[in-house]
Amino acid sequence: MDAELLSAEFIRHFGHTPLLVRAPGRVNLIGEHTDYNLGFVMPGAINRAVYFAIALNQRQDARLIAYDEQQDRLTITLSSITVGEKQWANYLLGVIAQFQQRGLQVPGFDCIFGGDIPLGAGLSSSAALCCGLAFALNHLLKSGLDRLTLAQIAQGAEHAYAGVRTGLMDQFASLFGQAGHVVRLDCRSLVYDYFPFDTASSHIVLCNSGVKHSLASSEYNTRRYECEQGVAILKQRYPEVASLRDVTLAQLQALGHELGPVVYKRCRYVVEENQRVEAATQALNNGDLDAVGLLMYASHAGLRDEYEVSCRELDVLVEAAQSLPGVFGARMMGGGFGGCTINLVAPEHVPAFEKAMKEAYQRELGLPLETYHTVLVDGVSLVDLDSLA
Ligand code: GAF
Repeated sequence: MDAELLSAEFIRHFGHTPLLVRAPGRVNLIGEHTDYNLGFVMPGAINRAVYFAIALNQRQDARLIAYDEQQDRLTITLSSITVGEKQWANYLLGVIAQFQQRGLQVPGFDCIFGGDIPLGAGLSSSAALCCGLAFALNHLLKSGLDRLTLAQIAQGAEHAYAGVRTGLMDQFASLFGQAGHVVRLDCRSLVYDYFPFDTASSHIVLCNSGVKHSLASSEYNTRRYECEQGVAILKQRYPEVASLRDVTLAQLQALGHELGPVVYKRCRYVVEENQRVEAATQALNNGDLDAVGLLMYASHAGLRDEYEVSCRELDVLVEAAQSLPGVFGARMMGGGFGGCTINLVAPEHVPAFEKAMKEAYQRELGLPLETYHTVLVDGVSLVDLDSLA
Protein backbone atom coordinates (compact mmCIF):
# COMPACT_ATOMS: atom_id res chain seq x y z
CA MET A 1 0.00 0.00 0.00
CA ASP A 2 1.36 3.38 -0.95
CA ALA A 3 0.13 6.85 -1.75
CA GLU A 4 0.10 6.28 -5.51
CA LEU A 5 -2.15 3.25 -5.29
CA LEU A 6 -4.48 5.02 -2.83
CA SER A 7 -4.70 8.02 -5.12
CA ALA A 8 -5.77 5.77 -8.01
CA GLU A 9 -8.30 4.02 -5.74
CA PHE A 10 -9.67 7.36 -4.59
CA ILE A 11 -10.21 8.55 -8.16
CA ARG A 12 -11.85 5.22 -9.05
CA HIS A 13 -14.27 5.43 -6.09
CA PHE A 14 -15.01 9.13 -5.90
CA GLY A 15 -14.12 10.55 -9.31
CA HIS A 16 -12.11 13.56 -8.16
CA THR A 17 -8.50 14.26 -7.27
CA PRO A 18 -7.34 13.86 -3.65
CA LEU A 19 -4.82 15.45 -1.36
CA LEU A 20 -2.27 12.82 -0.24
CA VAL A 21 -0.94 12.60 3.30
CA ARG A 22 1.57 10.27 4.96
CA ALA A 23 1.40 9.72 8.73
CA PRO A 24 4.20 7.55 10.17
CA GLY A 25 4.21 5.13 13.08
CA ARG A 26 6.82 5.45 15.81
CA VAL A 27 9.50 3.72 17.80
CA ASN A 28 10.59 4.74 21.28
CA LEU A 29 14.23 4.31 22.21
CA ILE A 30 13.58 4.67 25.93
CA GLY A 31 11.08 6.30 28.31
CA GLU A 32 8.06 4.00 28.50
CA HIS A 33 4.90 4.90 30.42
CA THR A 34 6.58 8.15 31.39
CA ASP A 35 4.58 10.42 29.07
CA TYR A 36 1.35 10.49 31.05
CA ASN A 37 3.45 10.91 34.19
CA LEU A 38 4.75 14.15 32.65
CA GLY A 39 8.30 12.79 32.36
CA PHE A 40 10.60 12.20 29.40
CA VAL A 41 10.37 10.05 26.26
CA MET A 42 12.69 9.52 23.30
CA PRO A 43 10.70 8.41 20.25
CA GLY A 44 11.16 8.80 16.50
CA ALA A 45 8.93 8.46 13.44
CA ILE A 46 9.51 5.37 11.26
CA ASN A 47 9.38 4.35 7.64
CA ARG A 48 5.99 2.68 8.03
CA ALA A 49 2.94 4.86 7.68
CA VAL A 50 -0.77 5.28 7.18
CA TYR A 51 -1.49 7.05 3.88
CA PHE A 52 -4.58 9.11 3.19
CA ALA A 53 -6.20 10.17 -0.06
CA ILE A 54 -8.75 12.80 0.93
CA ALA A 55 -10.76 15.70 -0.56
CA LEU A 56 -13.78 17.85 0.29
CA ASN A 57 -16.90 16.57 -1.47
CA GLN A 58 -19.49 19.39 -1.39
CA ARG A 59 -21.84 17.11 0.57
CA GLN A 60 -23.05 16.96 4.17
CA ASP A 61 -21.40 13.63 4.95
CA ALA A 62 -18.00 11.98 5.12
CA ARG A 63 -17.48 8.90 2.97
CA LEU A 64 -14.71 6.75 4.46
CA ILE A 65 -13.03 3.65 3.06
CA ALA A 66 -10.56 1.53 5.05
CA TYR A 67 -8.51 0.00 2.25
CA ASP A 68 -6.77 -2.56 4.47
CA GLU A 69 -10.02 -3.71 6.09
CA GLN A 70 -11.29 -5.29 2.85
CA GLN A 71 -12.22 -1.80 1.69
CA ASP A 72 -14.75 -1.55 4.50
CA ARG A 73 -16.89 1.58 4.02
CA LEU A 74 -18.76 3.97 6.22
CA THR A 75 -20.73 7.11 5.44
CA ILE A 76 -21.16 9.39 8.41
CA THR A 77 -23.44 12.33 9.02
CA LEU A 78 -21.20 15.12 10.23
CA SER A 79 -23.91 16.86 12.24
CA SER A 80 -24.22 13.94 14.69
CA ILE A 81 -20.88 12.31 15.46
CA THR A 82 -20.94 9.53 18.07
CA VAL A 83 -18.87 6.45 18.89
CA GLY A 84 -19.82 3.61 16.52
CA GLU A 85 -19.29 -0.11 16.07
CA LYS A 86 -16.36 -0.06 13.68
CA GLN A 87 -13.11 0.32 15.59
CA TRP A 88 -11.15 1.78 12.67
CA ALA A 89 -13.84 4.41 12.12
CA ASN A 90 -13.93 5.49 15.75
CA TYR A 91 -10.45 6.96 15.54
CA LEU A 92 -11.52 9.10 12.58
CA LEU A 93 -14.83 10.02 14.20
CA GLY A 94 -12.90 11.03 17.29
CA VAL A 95 -10.75 13.43 15.27
CA ILE A 96 -13.80 15.01 13.61
CA ALA A 97 -15.45 15.41 17.03
CA GLN A 98 -12.29 17.11 18.36
CA PHE A 99 -12.37 19.62 15.50
CA GLN A 100 -16.04 20.30 16.16
CA GLN A 101 -15.44 20.72 19.89
CA ARG A 102 -12.91 23.41 19.04
CA GLY A 103 -15.62 25.23 17.08
CA LEU A 104 -14.20 24.19 13.70
CA GLN A 105 -16.91 23.10 11.26
CA VAL A 106 -15.95 20.00 9.27
CA PRO A 107 -17.61 20.01 5.83
CA GLY A 108 -18.26 16.85 3.83
CA PHE A 109 -15.20 14.95 2.64
CA ASP A 110 -14.19 11.70 0.99
CA CYS A 111 -11.31 9.68 2.35
CA ILE A 112 -9.59 6.39 1.65
CA PHE A 113 -6.71 5.30 3.83
CA GLY A 114 -4.35 2.35 4.20
CA GLY A 115 -0.75 1.66 5.01
CA ASP A 116 1.99 -0.66 6.12
CA ILE A 117 2.12 -0.24 9.90
CA PRO A 118 1.38 -3.70 11.28
CA LEU A 119 -1.73 -3.48 13.47
CA GLY A 120 -1.43 -4.31 17.15
CA ALA A 121 2.36 -4.29 16.93
CA GLY A 122 2.83 -1.35 19.28
CA LEU A 123 4.00 0.92 16.46
CA SER A 124 1.15 3.40 16.98
CA SER A 125 -0.94 2.75 13.92
CA SER A 126 -3.89 4.31 15.75
CA ALA A 127 -1.99 7.51 16.57
CA ALA A 128 -0.84 7.68 12.94
CA LEU A 129 -4.44 7.31 11.81
CA CYS A 130 -5.62 10.15 14.06
CA CYS A 131 -2.63 12.40 13.31
CA GLY A 132 -2.95 11.88 9.57
CA LEU A 133 -6.63 12.82 9.48
CA ALA A 134 -6.08 15.80 11.79
CA PHE A 135 -3.26 17.04 9.55
CA ALA A 136 -5.31 16.49 6.37
CA LEU A 137 -8.40 18.27 7.73
CA ASN A 138 -6.28 21.14 8.99
CA HIS A 139 -4.86 21.51 5.50
CA LEU A 140 -8.17 21.18 3.65
CA LEU A 141 -10.01 23.53 6.02
CA LYS A 142 -7.09 25.97 6.23
CA SER A 143 -7.61 25.93 10.01
CA GLY A 144 -4.06 27.05 10.73
CA LEU A 145 -3.60 24.71 13.72
CA ASP A 146 0.01 24.04 14.69
CA ARG A 147 1.45 20.53 14.99
CA LEU A 148 1.22 20.46 18.75
CA THR A 149 -2.50 21.22 18.62
CA LEU A 150 -2.91 18.49 15.99
CA ALA A 151 -1.14 16.04 18.31
CA GLN A 152 -3.49 17.03 21.13
CA ILE A 153 -6.51 16.61 18.85
CA ALA A 154 -5.30 13.12 17.93
CA GLN A 155 -4.73 12.27 21.60
CA GLY A 156 -8.19 13.56 22.50
CA ALA A 157 -9.68 11.32 19.82
CA GLU A 158 -8.05 8.24 21.39
CA HIS A 159 -9.24 9.19 24.85
CA ALA A 160 -12.83 9.88 23.89
CA TYR A 161 -13.44 7.46 21.01
CA ALA A 162 -11.12 4.52 21.78
CA GLY A 163 -11.30 4.76 25.57
CA VAL A 164 -7.53 4.60 26.14
CA ARG A 165 -6.08 7.43 28.22
CA THR A 166 -2.81 7.61 26.32
CA GLY A 167 -0.06 10.13 26.88
CA LEU A 168 1.13 12.37 24.06
CA MET A 169 4.23 10.47 22.95
CA ASP A 170 2.85 8.59 19.95
CA GLN A 171 1.05 11.54 18.42
CA PHE A 172 4.04 13.79 19.06
CA ALA A 173 6.41 11.35 17.36
CA SER A 174 4.18 10.96 14.33
CA LEU A 175 3.88 14.72 13.86
CA PHE A 176 7.32 15.92 15.02
CA GLY A 177 9.57 13.10 13.77
CA GLN A 178 12.73 14.16 11.98
CA ALA A 179 14.67 11.96 9.53
CA GLY A 180 17.73 10.36 11.13
CA HIS A 181 16.84 11.63 14.62
CA VAL A 182 15.08 10.63 17.79
CA VAL A 183 13.35 13.41 19.69
CA ARG A 184 13.52 13.79 23.44
CA LEU A 185 10.29 15.29 24.69
CA ASP A 186 9.70 16.76 28.12
CA CYS A 187 6.05 15.79 28.47
CA ARG A 188 5.36 18.54 31.00
CA SER A 189 6.88 21.63 29.39
CA LEU A 190 6.55 20.11 25.88
CA VAL A 191 10.08 21.33 25.18
CA TYR A 192 11.86 18.96 22.80
CA ASP A 193 15.33 18.35 21.38
CA TYR A 194 16.42 16.25 18.43
CA PHE A 195 19.30 13.80 18.76
CA PRO A 196 21.05 12.41 15.67
CA PHE A 197 20.76 8.65 15.45
CA ASP A 198 24.05 7.51 13.96
CA THR A 199 23.27 4.68 11.54
CA ALA A 200 26.98 4.07 10.95
CA SER A 201 27.11 2.64 14.48
CA SER A 202 23.75 0.99 15.00
CA HIS A 203 20.45 0.21 13.35
CA ILE A 204 16.99 -0.20 14.81
CA VAL A 205 15.48 -3.63 14.30
CA LEU A 206 11.99 -4.38 15.57
CA CYS A 207 10.91 -7.90 16.45
CA ASN A 208 7.15 -8.35 16.28
CA SER A 209 6.02 -10.87 18.89
CA GLY A 210 2.79 -11.22 16.90
CA VAL A 211 0.76 -11.23 20.10
CA LYS A 212 -1.62 -8.61 21.40
CA HIS A 213 -3.14 -9.58 24.69
CA SER A 214 -6.70 -8.43 25.14
CA LEU A 215 -5.98 -6.76 28.48
CA ALA A 216 -3.69 -4.19 26.89
CA SER A 217 -6.19 -1.28 26.97
CA SER A 218 -7.70 -1.98 30.37
CA GLU A 219 -4.31 -2.59 32.01
CA TYR A 220 -2.98 0.60 30.43
CA ASN A 221 -5.71 2.63 32.08
CA THR A 222 -5.15 0.75 35.34
CA ARG A 223 -1.42 1.62 35.32
CA ARG A 224 -2.27 5.24 34.75
CA TYR A 225 -4.72 5.16 37.63
CA GLU A 226 -2.15 3.49 39.93
CA CYS A 227 0.33 6.27 39.17
CA GLU A 228 -2.33 8.88 39.95
CA GLN A 229 -3.03 7.14 43.26
CA GLY A 230 0.69 7.27 44.02
CA VAL A 231 0.87 10.99 43.29
CA ALA A 232 -2.18 11.69 45.48
CA ILE A 233 -0.53 9.92 48.44
CA LEU A 234 2.90 11.48 47.86
CA LYS A 235 1.37 14.96 47.61
CA GLN A 236 0.05 14.72 51.16
CA ARG A 237 3.59 14.50 52.52
CA TYR A 238 5.35 16.43 49.74
CA PRO A 239 3.02 19.17 48.48
CA GLU A 240 5.50 20.19 45.76
CA VAL A 241 4.89 16.87 43.94
CA ALA A 242 2.68 17.48 40.90
CA SER A 243 3.54 14.25 39.05
CA LEU A 244 5.88 11.26 39.42
CA ARG A 245 8.40 13.31 37.53
CA ASP A 246 8.95 15.34 40.71
CA VAL A 247 9.55 12.38 43.01
CA THR A 248 12.89 11.04 44.25
CA LEU A 249 13.58 7.42 45.14
CA ALA A 250 14.21 8.50 48.73
CA GLN A 251 10.75 10.10 48.95
CA LEU A 252 9.19 6.98 47.52
CA GLN A 253 10.99 4.75 49.98
CA ALA A 254 9.94 6.97 52.87
CA LEU A 255 6.29 6.49 51.91
CA GLY A 256 6.56 2.84 50.85
CA HIS A 257 4.18 1.72 53.55
CA GLU A 258 1.42 4.18 52.71
CA LEU A 259 1.72 3.51 48.97
CA GLY A 260 1.34 -0.24 49.36
CA PRO A 261 3.37 -2.77 47.39
CA VAL A 262 1.68 -2.45 43.99
CA VAL A 263 1.49 1.34 43.74
CA TYR A 264 5.03 1.55 45.17
CA LYS A 265 6.37 -0.74 42.41
CA ARG A 266 4.60 1.23 39.68
CA CYS A 267 5.88 4.56 40.98
CA ARG A 268 9.38 3.23 41.45
CA TYR A 269 9.51 2.07 37.84
CA VAL A 270 8.42 5.49 36.55
CA VAL A 271 10.92 7.39 38.72
CA GLU A 272 13.74 5.07 37.57
CA GLU A 273 12.68 5.19 33.92
CA ASN A 274 12.83 8.99 33.92
CA GLN A 275 16.36 8.73 35.30
CA ARG A 276 17.20 6.27 32.53
CA VAL A 277 16.03 8.69 29.84
CA GLU A 278 18.27 11.35 31.35
CA ALA A 279 21.19 8.91 31.40
CA ALA A 280 20.45 7.79 27.83
CA THR A 281 20.53 11.42 26.71
CA GLN A 282 24.05 11.75 28.10
CA ALA A 283 25.11 8.43 26.61
CA LEU A 284 23.79 9.37 23.16
CA ASN A 285 25.61 12.69 23.34
CA ASN A 286 28.80 10.76 24.13
CA GLY A 287 28.16 8.25 21.34
CA ASP A 288 28.20 5.53 24.00
CA LEU A 289 25.86 2.90 22.57
CA ASP A 290 26.92 0.28 25.08
CA ALA A 291 25.58 2.54 27.84
CA VAL A 292 22.34 3.19 25.91
CA GLY A 293 21.93 -0.55 25.46
CA LEU A 294 22.38 -1.28 29.16
CA LEU A 295 19.72 1.31 29.96
CA MET A 296 17.37 -0.40 27.49
CA TYR A 297 17.84 -3.75 29.22
CA ALA A 298 17.21 -2.08 32.58
CA SER A 299 14.08 -0.46 31.15
CA HIS A 300 12.82 -3.86 30.05
CA ALA A 301 13.49 -5.37 33.46
CA GLY A 302 11.52 -2.55 35.09
CA LEU A 303 8.62 -2.93 32.69
CA ARG A 304 8.61 -6.68 33.35
CA ASP A 305 9.08 -6.77 37.12
CA GLU A 306 7.82 -3.46 38.50
CA TYR A 307 5.36 -2.10 35.98
CA GLU A 308 4.28 -5.63 34.96
CA VAL A 309 3.32 -4.85 31.38
CA SER A 310 5.56 -7.36 29.61
CA CYS A 311 4.62 -10.92 28.67
CA ARG A 312 6.41 -14.19 28.05
CA GLU A 313 6.80 -13.59 24.31
CA LEU A 314 8.47 -10.20 24.81
CA ASP A 315 10.73 -11.54 27.54
CA VAL A 316 11.85 -14.41 25.30
CA LEU A 317 12.68 -11.94 22.53
CA VAL A 318 14.72 -9.68 24.81
CA GLU A 319 16.59 -12.61 26.36
CA ALA A 320 17.37 -14.04 22.93
CA ALA A 321 18.64 -10.68 21.67
CA GLN A 322 20.86 -10.23 24.71
CA SER A 323 22.85 -13.34 23.86
CA LEU A 324 23.58 -12.40 20.24
CA PRO A 325 26.70 -10.66 18.91
CA GLY A 326 26.42 -7.03 17.79
CA VAL A 327 23.38 -6.23 19.95
CA PHE A 328 23.75 -3.11 22.11
CA GLY A 329 20.37 -3.30 23.78
CA ALA A 330 16.78 -4.56 23.54
CA ARG A 331 13.52 -3.99 25.33
CA MET A 332 9.79 -4.21 24.91
CA MET A 333 8.30 -1.07 23.43
CA GLY A 334 5.03 0.80 23.81
CA GLY A 335 2.11 0.02 26.09
CA GLY A 336 3.04 -3.65 26.53
CA PHE A 337 1.30 -7.06 26.65
CA GLY A 338 2.51 -7.81 23.14
CA GLY A 339 3.71 -5.88 20.12
CA CYS A 340 7.36 -5.34 19.26
CA THR A 341 10.71 -5.25 20.95
CA ILE A 342 13.17 -2.57 19.86
CA ASN A 343 16.74 -3.71 19.32
CA LEU A 344 19.88 -1.67 18.68
CA VAL A 345 22.13 -3.72 16.46
CA ALA A 346 25.52 -3.01 14.84
CA PRO A 347 24.87 -2.62 11.08
CA GLU A 348 27.07 -5.53 9.98
CA HIS A 349 25.27 -7.87 12.39
CA VAL A 350 21.70 -7.06 11.30
CA PRO A 351 21.10 -9.92 8.82
CA ALA A 352 22.49 -12.56 11.21
CA PHE A 353 20.52 -11.00 14.07
CA GLU A 354 17.22 -11.23 12.19
CA LYS A 355 17.89 -14.84 11.23
CA ALA A 356 18.92 -15.88 14.74
CA MET A 357 15.92 -14.16 16.32
CA LYS A 358 13.49 -15.95 14.00
CA GLU A 359 15.11 -19.27 14.83
CA ALA A 360 15.07 -18.58 18.57
CA TYR A 361 11.40 -17.55 18.59
CA GLN A 362 10.42 -20.65 16.67
CA ARG A 363 12.53 -22.85 18.91
CA GLU A 364 11.40 -21.34 22.24
CA LEU A 365 7.73 -20.70 21.56
CA GLY A 366 6.95 -22.39 18.25
CA LEU A 367 5.95 -19.01 16.81
CA PRO A 368 6.91 -17.24 13.58
CA LEU A 369 8.63 -13.87 13.97
CA GLU A 370 8.53 -10.84 11.71
CA THR A 371 11.41 -8.39 11.97
CA TYR A 372 11.47 -4.82 10.62
CA HIS A 373 14.74 -3.13 9.81
CA THR A 374 13.66 0.41 10.60
CA VAL A 375 14.71 3.88 9.53
CA LEU A 376 13.83 7.18 11.25
CA VAL A 377 11.93 9.56 8.99
CA ASP A 378 10.16 12.93 9.02
CA GLY A 379 6.79 13.33 10.69
CA VAL A 380 3.39 13.68 8.99
CA SER A 381 3.61 15.35 5.58
CA LEU A 382 1.84 15.90 2.31
CA VAL A 383 2.84 13.48 -0.44
CA ASP A 384 3.63 14.88 -3.86
CA LEU A 385 3.39 12.08 -6.39
CA ASP A 386 5.28 14.11 -9.02
CA SER A 387 8.29 14.40 -6.73
CA LEU A 388 8.25 10.63 -6.20
CA ALA A 389 8.35 9.89 -9.94
C1 GAF B 1 1.16 3.72 24.37
C2 GAF B 1 0.58 5.10 24.62
F1 GAF B 1 -0.20 5.48 23.57
C3 GAF B 1 1.68 6.14 24.85
O1 GAF B 1 1.11 7.38 25.20
C4 GAF B 1 2.66 5.69 25.92
O2 GAF B 1 2.11 5.83 27.20
C5 GAF B 1 3.11 4.25 25.66
O3 GAF B 1 2.02 3.36 25.45
C6 GAF B 1 3.93 3.72 26.79
O4 GAF B 1 5.11 4.44 26.90
O5 GAF B 1 1.88 3.69 23.16
